[in-house]
Amino acid sequence: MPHMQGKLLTLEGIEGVGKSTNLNYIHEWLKAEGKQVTVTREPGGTPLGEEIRRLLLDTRFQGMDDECELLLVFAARAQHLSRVIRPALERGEWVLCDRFTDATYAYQGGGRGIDTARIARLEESVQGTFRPDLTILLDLPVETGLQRAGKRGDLDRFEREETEFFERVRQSYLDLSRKNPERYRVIDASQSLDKVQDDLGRVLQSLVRSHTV
Ligand code: Z5A
Repeated sequence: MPHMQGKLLTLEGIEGVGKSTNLNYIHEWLKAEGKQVTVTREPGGTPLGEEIRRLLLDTRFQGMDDECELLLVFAARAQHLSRVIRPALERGEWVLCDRFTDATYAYQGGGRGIDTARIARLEESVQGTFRPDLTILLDLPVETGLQRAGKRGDLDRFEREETEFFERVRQSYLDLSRKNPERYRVIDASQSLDKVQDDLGRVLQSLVRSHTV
């Protein structure tokens, strides 16, 4: 459902697609358009949510139960929605969020194999009909993403997963983009950074000009 005042823009993709790099680009682009922007992330975005994020990424909990992982993600999201996202939208700001519920479908659904109907019930319970206005999926082959991400050093609990896990995550994202074409824009993130940002600029241009998203 489109938000009455501000807009929620989410950025998604597998490991190494360049979300952090491009989040800054999108933020600068929107500011140059005169938008007030709240930049945030999931899991996290609030003091409590950042603590939950720490637990989720901690390699000491390598054997975390899938259900526990799912509920922690939604617990952080409930806090994030009520304390940060909804208030910012109500103030008329744009919210730029690094990952949101699509990541749950992709990682907990596709990656871990949790039934998507179960994820949908939790989504309904925590969010009602609340959805992003626009979701940008940065897509690239898993091998390329892992190579880019691998240059970063210490690996967190998700980053230690096998290639097949990320293949399932990528496929889930692509499935989501096909099922929600009105909300999704897919960008080929295997291109040079300049080309990726040209594409992002075009998507943002149509978003700010459009009255429907
Ligand atoms: N998670 C979940 O399971 N369920 C949920 O519901 C949610 C999340 C919300 C943390 O997320 C984990 O939470 C995530 C899923 C789980 N785990 N994983 N994987 P995160 O978003 O914080 O973690 P991340 O995927 O590691 O994101 P990141 O730090 O933003 O990384 P990135 O997308 O790879 O971005 P980057 O650092 O900008 O780019 C990586 C490198 O590539 C970097 O050196 C860049 O300079 C380079 N780069 C970027 N673009 C290019 C181009 N075009 N060409 C060449 N090189 C490039």
